[in-house]
Amino acid sequence: MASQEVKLLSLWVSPFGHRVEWALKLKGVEYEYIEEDIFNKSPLLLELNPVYKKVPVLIHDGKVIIESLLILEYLDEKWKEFPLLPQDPYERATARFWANFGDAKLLGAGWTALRSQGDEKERALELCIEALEKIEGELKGKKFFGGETIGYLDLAMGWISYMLPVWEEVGCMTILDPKKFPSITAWKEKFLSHPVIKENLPPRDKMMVYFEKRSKELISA
Ligand SMILES: N[C@@H](CCC(=O)N[C@@H](CS)C(=O)NCC(=O)O)C(=O)O
Repeated sequence: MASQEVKLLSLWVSPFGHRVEWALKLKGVEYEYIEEDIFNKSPLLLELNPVYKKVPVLIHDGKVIIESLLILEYLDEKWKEFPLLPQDPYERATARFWANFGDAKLLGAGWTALRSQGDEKERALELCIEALEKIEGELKGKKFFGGETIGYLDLAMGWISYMLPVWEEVGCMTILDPKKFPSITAWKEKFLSHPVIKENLPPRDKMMVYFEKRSKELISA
């Protein structure tokens, strides 16, 4: 493999993969994209990520990096253009905290709400609202999570802007109520209007079909 060769193994609808793709594009890194079928995992994925067997996987200079938030950190250390993480150690730690919080508390609960019914769905929706309240507090008074420009935490939370609305529609549920969450709602519009984000989103219609099917399959499983 050439010394600066970058490859990304991902899935077209992966929110974890999109954050990595946005970072690569913001930093102007050339890369080869390899689509993975997570329902019929390739020998390449199993070889590169034998521990979790998940995408995204970044391959740089023959080295394998897994876990999307760690990939963002790696890219930020290797490519200095368009810095993503804050310079200040306290702010950096805080950004990492909220990125993990978003994945653990909101993304997980949102996915549960989409693939469940009855009490389980109600409980998951409550957890989503609780998590969003905390995220709203963190964002209040800021243009982006990263301050004046998009940064690491914006990319980590980016799925809220384009995927959560699809989940809400498919699951007939309201999570991001603009009246309750004015800061996140305003952020969402600004985030989606950034050229790199706008031009690198999966088609909404295709996501609707995919999540309608997944949610039905998982509810009846
Ligand atoms: N924490 C991981 C999550 C990755 C993840 O869940 N990827 C999904 C696709 S969106 C996957 O590969 N799923 C396959 C499986 O669960 O077997 C990250 O941030 O990279």
